[in-house]
Amino acid sequence: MALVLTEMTQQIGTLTMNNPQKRNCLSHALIEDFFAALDTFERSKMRVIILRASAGSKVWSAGHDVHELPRPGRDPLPYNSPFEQLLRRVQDYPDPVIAMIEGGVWGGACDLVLTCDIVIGCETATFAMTPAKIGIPYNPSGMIHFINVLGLNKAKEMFFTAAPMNASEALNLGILNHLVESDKLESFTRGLAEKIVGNSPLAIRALKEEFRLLSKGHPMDAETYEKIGAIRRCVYDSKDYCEGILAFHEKRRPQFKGE
Ligand code: YXS
Repeated sequence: MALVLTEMTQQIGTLTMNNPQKRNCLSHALIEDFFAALDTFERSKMRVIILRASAGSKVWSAGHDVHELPRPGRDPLPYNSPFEQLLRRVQDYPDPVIAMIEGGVWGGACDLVLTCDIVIGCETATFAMTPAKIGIPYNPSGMIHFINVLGLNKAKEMFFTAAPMNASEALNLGILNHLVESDKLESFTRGLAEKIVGNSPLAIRALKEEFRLLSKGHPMDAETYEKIGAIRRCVYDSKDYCEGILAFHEKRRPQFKGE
């Protein structure tokens, strides 16, 4: 079964995540299909991409596949992991990528949404950033995505509480560009995509790359980089990291001890 469905009409490529049984979690297999779809869109000169789940989904994506998180003592979000490669592929994709959201967006899927260029959601859209719930030291490039969009205080609250944020909060905080009624979500998103298709592709590609380079965050000295590495290692070497993943497998709340 294809874990991703694709459609190409009027220079707009639509990618639909299609693994509802596993709540569209970003497994290596789904990411592989994701890459293939983006490659097809690029070869076919699609000018705008829409990322979505199937109509009526209660969960847009449950985030990183927890079963594929590495064992303790390994960085859970290494630079070359399929998940991190997916985020960079979307953020570096030459043309605009629109995330069309209905249902819950969890963990790393929130980061995927923030690497898109425009986010349009309906009233069922929620966003929960879950590293603290599972015991994961999120990575710096991912955290910059949240700081850039939400600002420091709201990004901290989203990470510290791991609580789902509703669609109107997401609109107020700038995660959503637009909040529309669910029965208008597809037509509104398509209409916005068509507006972009009507503009200069070269100018838009240059603008997208300029925005990406300007928003990459502040240069970091070597010592700061090393200090962040040490801080993160203390977490993914911890017993709490094991407990967080075990609790997920056992479908229970984790009992963190701070060890
Ligand atoms: O038990 P079966 O085999 O039917 O599978 C179940 C779940 O195990 C599976 N599933 C997942 N498998 C791997 N990774 C996931 N993230 C994941 N989420 C779900 O899908 C099947 C149906 O799940 P179920 O019964 O819980 O569905 P539900 O409709 O009752 O609840 C939907 C959710 C999304 C509320 C619930 O599945 C859930 O809370 N999922 C975990 C969401 C989450 O914490 N994601 C963060 C993953 S870690 C991550 O993204 C980053 C590393 S971080 O944490 O740093 O941001």
